[in-house]
Amino acid sequence: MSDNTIPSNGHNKEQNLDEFREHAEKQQLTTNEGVRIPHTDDSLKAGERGPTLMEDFHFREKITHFDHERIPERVVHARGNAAHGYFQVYEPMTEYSKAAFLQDPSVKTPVFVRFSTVAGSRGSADTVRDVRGFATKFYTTEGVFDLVGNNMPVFFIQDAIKFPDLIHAVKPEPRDEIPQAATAHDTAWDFFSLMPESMHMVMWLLSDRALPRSQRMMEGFGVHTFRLVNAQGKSRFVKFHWKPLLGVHSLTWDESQKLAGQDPDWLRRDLWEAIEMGDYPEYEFGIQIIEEADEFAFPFDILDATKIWPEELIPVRRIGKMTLNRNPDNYFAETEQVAFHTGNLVPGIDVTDDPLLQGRLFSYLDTQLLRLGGPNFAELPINRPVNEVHNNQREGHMRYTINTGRTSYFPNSLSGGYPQLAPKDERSYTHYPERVEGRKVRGRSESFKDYFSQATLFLRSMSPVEQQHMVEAAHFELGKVKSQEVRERVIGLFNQIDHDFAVRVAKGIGVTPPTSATKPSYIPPTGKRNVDRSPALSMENTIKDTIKSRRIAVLIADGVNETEIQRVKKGLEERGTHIELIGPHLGTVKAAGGQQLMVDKSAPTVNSVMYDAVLVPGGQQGIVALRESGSVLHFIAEAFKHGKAIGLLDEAVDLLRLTGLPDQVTSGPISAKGVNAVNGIVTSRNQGELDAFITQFVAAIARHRHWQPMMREFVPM
Ligand code: HDE
Repeated sequence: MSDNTIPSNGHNKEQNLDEFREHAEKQQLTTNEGVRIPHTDDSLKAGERGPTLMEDFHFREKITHFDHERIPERVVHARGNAAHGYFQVYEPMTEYSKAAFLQDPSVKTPVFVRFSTVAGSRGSADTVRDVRGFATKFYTTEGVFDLVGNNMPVFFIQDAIKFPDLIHAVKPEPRDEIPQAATAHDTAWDFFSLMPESMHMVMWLLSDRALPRSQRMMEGFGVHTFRLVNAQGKSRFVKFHWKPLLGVHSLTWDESQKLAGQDPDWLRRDLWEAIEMGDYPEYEFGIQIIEEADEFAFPFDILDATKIWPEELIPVRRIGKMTLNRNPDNYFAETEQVAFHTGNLVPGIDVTDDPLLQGRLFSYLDTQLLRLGGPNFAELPINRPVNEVHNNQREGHMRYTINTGRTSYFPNSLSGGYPQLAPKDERSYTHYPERVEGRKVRGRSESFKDYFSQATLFLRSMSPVEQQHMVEAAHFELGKVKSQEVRERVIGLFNQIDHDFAVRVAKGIGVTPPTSATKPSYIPPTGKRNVDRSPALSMENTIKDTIKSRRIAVLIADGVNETEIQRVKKGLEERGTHIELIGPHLGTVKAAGGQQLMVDKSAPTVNSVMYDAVLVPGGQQGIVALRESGSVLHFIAEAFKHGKAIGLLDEAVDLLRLTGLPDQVTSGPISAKGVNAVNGIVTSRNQGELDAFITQFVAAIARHRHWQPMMREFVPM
C-alpha cells in the first residue's frame, strides 16, 4: 500500500483499485471466460493450408475484443497523461469551508491528475502552442471533488453556448482536417477576430505560457469563481490555484517545434520519468477569497471567466500541497477512462452563476455518457469514490455492482426505507441557497463588456523578452492566416489592447500598421480597486533558485577527462539534477586515464532541445574528437540560441571558436583565464577552480534562460 491512502469506512483508494488490477506475471493464458489456451499463434484451420473455421472461439473472441478497443476520444483535451498522488491541507480551513479534505493536515487525500492539450487529437504532439488542461480528481472521504482546470486563468468565451463554435474554429478545418493541434489557421483567427471577448485569453495563448517546459513547471487554475461554504452556511467567492514548487518555466517556440518532431511525447515522458526517478512534482493549492459583500468592489465582474483577480489586489493564500508520486499502471484503464465533471462537488464547495461554468455543469456528464458508453462509468476503478455508494440507480450498460434486495425505489417500506436519506447536517450536500431573481433573457450583463483592459494588463505585465516572444508568436500564427481581412480585423482588436503591440505585429503580417491607438468602445468603471501591472503574471518573476530535476547533457568522447566529469557530476547531482553522458555511440567511452565510462545516450538519439543545460568536460584527445562532430558544435550553438547554461572546461572552451556564434559572445570566454560566466556560458581553464566553476554553472542553470539581444541577431528564436 502506498502512503497516499486514507482510511474511510474500511475502504481506501488503493484497495479499490487493487480489486481490479490484474497481475498477469507467471500466469497462464486464458480466454475471457477463463479457459486455458495452449496456442495463440495460429487460427484453427481445415488443413494446414485451409480456411479458418468459424468454431475458433479463441480467434473470434480475441479479434472481436481488438476491434472494439477504442472508445471515442475526448472532443477536446484528447491528448493527455496523468499521475496519482495525494493532497494535504496545511491547516484547518474550517473558517472558510466545511469540505472534509480541507480540515485535517494529517490526512492525505488521494488525487489523480490528468494533464492535456486542448486542440490536438490523441496522437498529436505534446509541445504544441496550446492551453493545457490541469484536471484534478480528489477522492475525499465525502465523495469525489473534481477541479477541472487549465494552466491559464481565463478563457476565450464568456458563455458556454459559444463553446462548440470556439472548438470548431480552433480544430482542424472541416474540408481537409488541417492543421493538427494548432490555432495558426484561418478559422481560428476568424473566430477570435469576431469575438473580442477572446482577446485576454489570446494574449495568454501567444505568450510562453502556452509552451510549458514541463507539466511540473506550470500553474493550474480553476478559472471560474466558485464558492467556499463553511458549516455555518457562510459563503465566500473563491478562485483556485495550483502553484508549482519548481517555478513556472517554458520552452521557446523553436524548441517546441523541434521537440514536436524529435520527441512528440516530450511532456508526458518528462512527467513519467520524473516520478520514476523520485522527483515527485509538488504544487501548492492556493485560494483567492472575495467576501460576498465585496462582489461589486472591483472593476471586473467576478462571474466573467475572461477575467483574473490580480494577485496584487487579492493575494493567493497557499493552503495545502499536492504531491504526484505514482504513475498509472495502465494508460487506458486510468488516464483514458477517467471521467471528470465540474459538477463533482463535495459539501463545502459550490458553484456560482458564471455562465461558462453553468454550461460546463451540463457538458461533462453528457460527454462521459457518450465516451464511456453509458451511465455506469462512476463504477470504473479510476472513477469510484473511496467512500461507499448507496442509491437506487440500477442497470444500464456494463453495470458492475450486483445490487441485492427487492427494492430500487424511495420511499420504500419493504427494505426498511434503506438507503435512508442522509441527515441534513454539514456532512451532506446542500446547495448554497443563493437568492436568484430576474426575467428570462437570452443576453449578457453590461458588466461583461470589458474585453480589453485585462488583455492590456497581461501584455504590460510581461518583460520585454516575453513581449517580444508574443509578437513573434503572432507573426507565426497570423502569418499562417491567408485571409487579409481576418488579419486586419485582428490588428484592429490588438490596437484596442496596446498600440505599440498592434504596430509591431502588423509589420510582420502584411497589414498596414494603425497610425494611432483605438479606444475600446466600453471602458470599465474607474475608481474601483484595480492595478495596471501584475508582476505575478510574468514568468521572469518566478522561482529561480533551484536546479532540481533539471537535465544536463554531458558531451563526451574517448580521451575525456574523467576526474572533471565525476566532480561536476557529483556537484550537480547533490543539487538534484540528472546528468546524462552523451557519447558518439552506445556502450562505453574510454577516458584519458583509461577508465571505461558507460554512455547513457548516443548522440544520434538526442538533441540540445531535450536538455536544460550542456556541459563539455576537457581532455585533449576527447576534444579533438568532439571538434570534428558537426552535431556537437550544433548542440552547443543551439543551447546558446535557446538561452541555456553552457559549461565548458579546459580544452572544451576552444570549441566555442567553431560553433559559429558571434565573436562578441565567444571572445570573452576564450580569452578568460579563471572561471568566467557571461551570457550563460560558464568556462574554466583551471582545474584548481572546479568548485568555483560548479557554483557558477549551478547559478547559470538556475536562471533557466539567459536572454540576450545578440541571440536574435544570430538566428531568430
Ligand atoms: Fe472543458 N470539456 N469545457 N474546459 N475541459 C472537456 O469533457 C466544456 C472549459 C477542461 O483530462 C470535455 O471529459 C465546455 C474551461 C479540461 O479528462 C467536455 C466548456 C476549462 C478537460 C468539455 C468548457 C476546461 C476538459 C471533453 C465551455 C478550464 C479535460 C472530454 C463552457 C477551467 C479533462 C471531457 C480530462 C474536457 C466541455 C470550457 C477544462 C466536452 C462546454 C473554461 C481540463 O465535456
